[in-house]
Amino acid sequence: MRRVSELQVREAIANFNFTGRLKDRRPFGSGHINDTYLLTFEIGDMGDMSAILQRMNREIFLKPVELMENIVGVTSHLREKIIENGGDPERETLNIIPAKDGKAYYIDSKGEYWRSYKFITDAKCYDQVEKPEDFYESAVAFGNFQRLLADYPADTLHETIKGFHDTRARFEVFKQAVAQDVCGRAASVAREIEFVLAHEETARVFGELQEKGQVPLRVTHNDTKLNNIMIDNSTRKGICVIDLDTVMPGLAMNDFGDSIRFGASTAAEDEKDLSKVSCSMELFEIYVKGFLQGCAGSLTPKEVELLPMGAKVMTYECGMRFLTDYLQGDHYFKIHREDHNLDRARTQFKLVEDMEGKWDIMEEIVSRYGNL
Ligand code: ADP
Ligand code: GN1
Ligand code: MG
Repeated sequence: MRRVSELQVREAIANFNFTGRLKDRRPFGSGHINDTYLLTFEIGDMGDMSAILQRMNREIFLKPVELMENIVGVTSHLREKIIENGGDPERETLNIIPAKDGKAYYIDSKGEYWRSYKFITDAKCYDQVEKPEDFYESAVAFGNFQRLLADYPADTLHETIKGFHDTRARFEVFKQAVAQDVCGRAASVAREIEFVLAHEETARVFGELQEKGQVPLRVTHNDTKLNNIMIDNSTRKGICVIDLDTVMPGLAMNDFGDSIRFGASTAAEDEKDLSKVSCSMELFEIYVKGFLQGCAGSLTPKEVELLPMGAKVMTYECGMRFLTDYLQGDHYFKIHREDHNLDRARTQFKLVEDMEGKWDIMEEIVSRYGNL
């Protein structure tokens, strides 16, 4: 991904409907995909106000206009529901700050797409669970999110990344990456490659269930990691679900599973010391409880039963994606050190193994809360 130049970011700032004097500008957050900045403006006697500015990753999001159409649609829908429920739409969903021409995005002179959101104050995103209660609240919020979008017209949503959670298709791409081995890295990661290949069954399971009509497509978030939710600093509630780039028809189990692979891990996603990496059953249980509560009965018994599988499939798929990117030369996920994607892949495979060893416990927990 091309670096953002100073001129480019200045051009973007000049073309949004911001007011006040720009006081500070800094890179923000730890997302792997977009380039995010926090802007702080001084507005006369009213004090400071912040905004988020993002350059959207154009190598990944090939149809940015359609993507922003999705976000406008989804956030407008959420806004109405939040108001109906007596909530605060300024804090509980993303609010787009339009460009000067009124559009939801700005195209700079290099053809790159930018967007801006109101900054959600007094709330934080976490890269790892600090308090189990926060993880519970994030689960309620992600479950809620899915429920609030249950009546969203799914056929109006554009597919922002084709086959995003089509694990079978990703398995094929992985095999190609191994065969092509463009960076000559395959030999050094033979064990990890073997792990992926030996788990082909995990890549197939959801595609097959969908084909048999046993699991429904819903409007889902598809990227439910803990740092895509803002936790309110004072109430500690999961106040706002962010990073709506991948809201598309998908599977409830995948939204559940992606949260588990990231948030229920006892270590960071890129931890080098694998002895620190395991799937905490305490956090798994907390998340099951919160997610089912947030979904409020909207999941079918089959979907509930498949929640442990969601955790395993998402963790496996994510590891496979990291390893694919490593083999292809690190073009997709941002890396901050050598072998970063390999380290990330290894933690995911360690988690898959750990989940396999704890399968009975995971099923028992789900059956306990699923019967509530
Ligand atoms: P990426 O796709 O790169 O993960 P995100 O949309 O998740 O991009 O944004 C990256 C980070 O920026 C988030 O994890 C969060 O910390 C912060 N962020 C994004 N939007 C907002 C917002 N409206 N208010 C406050 N922080 C935000
Ligand atoms: C990316 O954008 P971010 O950092 O929230 C990725 C997810 C992966 C995740 C792994 C659009 O999420 O699918 O699960 O990294 N997002 C996209 O941490 O590919
Ligand atoms: Mg993100």
